[in-house]
Amino acid sequence: MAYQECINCGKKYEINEIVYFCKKCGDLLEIKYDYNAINKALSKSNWQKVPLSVWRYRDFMPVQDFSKIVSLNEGGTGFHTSKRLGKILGIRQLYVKNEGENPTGSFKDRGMTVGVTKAVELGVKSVICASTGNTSASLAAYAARAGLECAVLIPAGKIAYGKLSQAMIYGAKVIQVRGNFDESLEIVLKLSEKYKDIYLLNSINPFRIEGQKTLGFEICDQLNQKMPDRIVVPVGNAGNISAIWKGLKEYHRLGFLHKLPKMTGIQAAGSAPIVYAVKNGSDTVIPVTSPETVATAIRIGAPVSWKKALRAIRESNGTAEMVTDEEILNAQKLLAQTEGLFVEPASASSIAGLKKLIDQGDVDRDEHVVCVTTGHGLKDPDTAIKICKKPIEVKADIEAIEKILGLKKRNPLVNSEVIS
Ligand code: AN7
Repeated sequence: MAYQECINCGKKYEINEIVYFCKKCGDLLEIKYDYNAINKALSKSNWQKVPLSVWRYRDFMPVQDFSKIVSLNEGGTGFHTSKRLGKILGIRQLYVKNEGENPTGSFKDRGMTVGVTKAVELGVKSVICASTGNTSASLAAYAARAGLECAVLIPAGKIAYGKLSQAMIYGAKVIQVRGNFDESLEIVLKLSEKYKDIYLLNSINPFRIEGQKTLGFEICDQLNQKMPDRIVVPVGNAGNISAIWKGLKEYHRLGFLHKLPKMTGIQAAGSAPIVYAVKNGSDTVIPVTSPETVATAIRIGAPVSWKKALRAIRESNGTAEMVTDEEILNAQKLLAQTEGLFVEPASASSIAGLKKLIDQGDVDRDEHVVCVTTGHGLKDPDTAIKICKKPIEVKADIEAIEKILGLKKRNPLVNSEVIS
């Protein structure tokens, strides 16, 4: 049987108790299992024949009633061998795990399918979150699917338009708060403490983390259990890097994985409290009071899962690095133009971070590396358009277009001569 446990003092809570922070010491909770029971369940099921998806791993989940699952077919995202990009960055083996291929276009869907399923199991009436954008888009979709009321708090004017449009069209009550993400999170924490039937689905909710840990399982399975040396992840509120590490440790413990990778977190230079803590060898994280970055998804100054993230990075012998907005946008363009993968700026921070770590000599050129890209590029078309050359506008005239394409100098018969 699964239960909840405080990561600091070890106090246990029953699996169906709605509790977000330890009542004894105030720290975060995580879901724990009887691993023998998981082993037993796995041996009786044909889970490895189920196509890659979050619910292929249902036996690793704290869900009691599978008939209540709220799903839009999340997970099973592309795992792209990236030879052209790898060559430019100067690394031997690079893969991109592209989470933008999820139903609402970000990795958040992995957590929301489990979190909203739990909300349905618990019988709550409404769900709420604070968000820099993707969490709100994802929660709004899953709430609609489950028929739950949904409210999302987002920073006014600082969220990419694609995400805003998603939250609105899925029918959530969208509240634009004049303030940053951290302030909104404080408010939803208080609301969910005060009103017990408003269920909080930010990543302090340990059930979200259980869904997101499947990202680690999938990377492992897509590499046929041959773990890479390193997984590079964009970090904002720090739930995802913690979740991937939890999944990998469980997979390792259950014998599906023999070597653990170095977890490497990347933050934007204007909001990098975890990077400072890692670099200073500090056991606490000092919040950044006015976080700023073009990568609005990770514009977070006080990451709630900082303790889990520091543990993931240190236990795995990984590292953390920060990248400037310019480095992020260059990486976004480079990934799109070498591999055909259009990701949003926050996602490109993993590529920018890897480039920096290779250039600094912190990552060996012989390493096998997986970069996680967390959200789809169409979430934020405005930024993409700003950083690209403007399209050329001409009249509808073939000669004008031949001129632009430089075809005037080309011999139109060359190809047909070769063919005949
Ligand atoms: C594309 O939507 O926090 O470190 O409220 O959208 O687990 O927080 C988004 C985070 C990385 C950081 N990449 O993940 C939100 C929100 C993208 C994101 C992150 C986010 P965490």
